[in-house]
Amino acid sequence: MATILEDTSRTFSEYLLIPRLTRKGQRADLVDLGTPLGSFAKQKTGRLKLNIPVVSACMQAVSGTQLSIALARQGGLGFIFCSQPIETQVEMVRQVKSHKAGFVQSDSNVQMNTTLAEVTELMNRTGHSTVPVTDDGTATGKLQGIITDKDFWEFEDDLQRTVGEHMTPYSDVIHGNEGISLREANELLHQHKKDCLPIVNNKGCLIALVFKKDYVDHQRHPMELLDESKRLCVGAAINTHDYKERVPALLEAGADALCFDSSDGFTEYQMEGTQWIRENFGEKIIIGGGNVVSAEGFDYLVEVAGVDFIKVGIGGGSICITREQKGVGRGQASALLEVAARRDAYFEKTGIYIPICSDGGLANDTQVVIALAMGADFVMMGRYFAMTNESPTPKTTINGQMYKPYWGEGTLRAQNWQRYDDGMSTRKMVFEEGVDAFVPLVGPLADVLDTTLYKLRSSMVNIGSDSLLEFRDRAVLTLVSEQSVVEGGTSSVFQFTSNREYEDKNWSGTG
Ligand code: MZP
Repeated sequence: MATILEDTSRTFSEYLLIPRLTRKGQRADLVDLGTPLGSFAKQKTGRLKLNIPVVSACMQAVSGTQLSIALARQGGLGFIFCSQPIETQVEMVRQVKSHKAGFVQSDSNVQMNTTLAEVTELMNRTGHSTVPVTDDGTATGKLQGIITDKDFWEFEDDLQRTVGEHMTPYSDVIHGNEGISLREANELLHQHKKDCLPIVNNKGCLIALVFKKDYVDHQRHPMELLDESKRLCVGAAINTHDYKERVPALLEAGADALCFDSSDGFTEYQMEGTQWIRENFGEKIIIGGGNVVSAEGFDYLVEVAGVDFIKVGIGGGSICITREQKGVGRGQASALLEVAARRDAYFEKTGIYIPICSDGGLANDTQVVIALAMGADFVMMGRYFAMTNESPTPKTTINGQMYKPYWGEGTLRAQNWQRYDDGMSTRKMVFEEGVDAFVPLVGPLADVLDTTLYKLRSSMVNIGSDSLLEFRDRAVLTLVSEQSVVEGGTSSVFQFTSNREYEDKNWSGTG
């Protein structure tokens, strides 16, 4: 006979935090939002630590290049979706990695005999205004000079002339030598008032470029999530079907973490996939598993499969209809509480910490706060990011309001059949588990995230905590009745829908 769990499936909106003592000097801006992404052993720090506890969903309408760049610059991580050909996903990863910061490999290079017309076309296409000139036209060829858009006038000079006639020759190029630190490279840029510094090895071959704009940019984004080479970090989703081809290509492109994209990850497919990656690429690779909603699922993916972090959540996503379609899932709060308790017990037993991610169904900032208080190390969101300027979908006007399309990976539109593996591999979807919808446009990612994180910091101060770990250790939550939810809203006051309406009515507020 089936087992019936005694607890009811609970959701985040059914809980409230009880304030704890706030100590003098605790301030929202001093709170540390750093959190581990990969598993780690006691006494050792996480392999990759997020600067804020937020990652973006592995979805077509969410995690493209621009969004992943914008999120990494705020300290979080984008997981580029895998419901696309390997080549295009790899290209997206590459674009994030080469976006900026520190030593970057030059991806626009020419030779001395390249014409000005050709270099103009290259500059227009890539948006790069500084182009190295190498003997073989590659990023690692012998450096012969630098050509910038200031070295010739597109509408005045004869564009059939060659780069060699207009470039700054190598003898005059201010450059750094292999082994130079980023700080020293920036000092050279500063001292010589240059925008770009090529770095060469002892054979005179180009190895990297350092840009002034990256330095300036980093000062403006102190929380940026960067790898050891000061490149932005990016995650990549994978599936249990083509990982033998997809994973090597993604790692080669520089993906910092992988994550299985599956509605139900409690499967032998995920175990086999994880073990294959471990056998071929070792323990260093950060692999996320899931999704699961039970301690049993956690045990399997951690102990048998060997993943690094676990995504929790089935059926709670804003565009998800899995629970209605298949009767499978669990209230997100109940699932998270059970898995968090198992993570803590596992840490106690083995000394190995496995971060967990609350994935899907976070309908507002409060629920992000509650998820982290309940023990999530970080949250994954789709709808939240789909609403921002940086999501990969076009802005659309409906009845005078700006929207963006947002669809589930379980829709016919996404065609992500690999996510819903039922072992049949028929390569077609018999029914949908997601919907195709629109969400209101809310503006730049940095602005909305700033508000969300400020609320989180503020709640953490209410609980008297300086870090996320302390937050969940000190958190005391209470279940709320329907009536107390009503009580928590405004009551017995009349609100205008906008200031405009208020002014139009010419009520000064004093009468
Ligand atoms: P949300 O932040 O929009 O509420 O939920 C995003 C999450 O929903 C994703 O990270 C993923 O786990 C899940 N998802 C994506 N597509 C579907 C679907 O089509 C889905 N059913 O459930």
